[in-house]
Amino acid sequence: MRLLHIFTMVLALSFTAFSAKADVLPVDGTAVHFGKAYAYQTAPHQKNGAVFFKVENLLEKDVKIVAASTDVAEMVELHTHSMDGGNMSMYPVEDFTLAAGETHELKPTGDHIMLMMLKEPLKTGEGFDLTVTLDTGEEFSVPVSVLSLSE
Ligand SMILES: [Cu+2]
Repeated sequence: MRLLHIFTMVLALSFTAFSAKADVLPVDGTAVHFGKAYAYQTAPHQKNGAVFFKVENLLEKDVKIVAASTDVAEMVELHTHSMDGGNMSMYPVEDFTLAAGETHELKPTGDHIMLMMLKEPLKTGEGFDLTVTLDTGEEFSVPVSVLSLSE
C-alpha cells in the first residue's frame, strides 16, 4: 500500500503596506505639501518680487490656491505668464488650480506669487514667511528663501 504524502506548503505572504503618497504626507495630515519656496534678491529701486515653489496636492480632488500674503510686501497677487505675439507678459489670475494627486510648479516663466510694493529689498540669504490660502479655507505658512540672481 502506497502512502500518500501530502505536502502542505504554507505561504507566508508579507504585505508591505505603504503607498508612494504616504511617503510625502505631512505628519499634520494637511492636504497639500509644499516644496522649498524661493524668491530672487531685488535691487534697491525694485518694487516687485516673486515667489516660486512646487506644491503637491495629496487629495483625490482638485483644490485651488486663492490668496497669499506676507509682511514683506504691501500687496500680493497670483500671477501667470502668457506669450502675446512673441512677448512674454504677465497678468493676475483668480486662483491656481492644484489638480488631484498632481504637483504644480510655480516658476519664473509660469505661475508665480507676485510681491508688489516691497517694504524693503529682498536680500540674498534672508528669508520670510508667505501665507498661502486654499479654497478649502486652509492656510499654510510657507518659509521662503531669498536667492541670488545666479542661483
Ligand atoms: Cu507677476
